[in-house]
Amino acid sequence: MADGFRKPIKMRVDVLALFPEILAPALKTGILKRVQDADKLIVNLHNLRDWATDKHKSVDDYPYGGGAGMILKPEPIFAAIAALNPETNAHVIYLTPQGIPLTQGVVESLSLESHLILLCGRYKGVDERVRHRLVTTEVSIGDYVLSGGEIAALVLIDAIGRVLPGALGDYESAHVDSFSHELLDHPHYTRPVEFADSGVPEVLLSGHHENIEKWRYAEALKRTAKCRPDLLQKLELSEEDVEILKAAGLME
Ligand code: 6GU
Repeated sequence: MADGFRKPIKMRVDVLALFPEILAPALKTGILKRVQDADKLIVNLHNLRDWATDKHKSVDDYPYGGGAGMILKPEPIFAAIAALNPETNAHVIYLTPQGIPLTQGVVESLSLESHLILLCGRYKGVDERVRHRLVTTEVSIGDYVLSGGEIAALVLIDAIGRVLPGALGDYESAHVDSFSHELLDHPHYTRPVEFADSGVPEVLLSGHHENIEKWRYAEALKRTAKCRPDLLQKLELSEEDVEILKAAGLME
């Protein structure tokens, strides 16, 4: 978790989905491409239909008890996971709105695994026996409903991929940025120094590194208080923190 300076190992991810092609373009781009080229991450996309057993290649069926919507049948999922995970030591993650909320802590903890299988639901989800017998962890990416788990799986792979060694210019920069330190990021400026009638804070031009770090910390703290007071409530504020927030009128 946030003790996360242990070096993550090379990771294999198998995605099991009805529409795995949704993930393909993003996996060929940017940091996700780089981390795969560096052989730190291997992502295999699999179509659940490849394990369908009947001649119509069906992967879903009607719910017992009636009602709207289809359920993903257990047999193809059991067969797929047996094939992808013969040693049964992979972490099987089912992407579903009922899962644990995805946070940076969950990402960093999962980034230490060597083999993840990401099972993406569609329709009304999977037969309950899949959850009971196969799934290790259920993960949700937020309180809204997606049409399927594929995009959620991509979100998870992206978040994990960027904290693997070889993903960013330097490994540590993944661990010092927004949320890893439990505060939102401070503001950033680049050239030009005057733009749209607005300048760059003087301290950033001063070359005084200690003052710059102090300013950045105070801005991150104030931004978190303004935008995400819920995050701030989980932290223990120092006396200095309280001073900063009071001076900004963000605390009584
Ligand atoms: Cl993981 N799946 C679906 N279908 N909807 C979601 C989700 C996952 N996380 C939030 N909404």
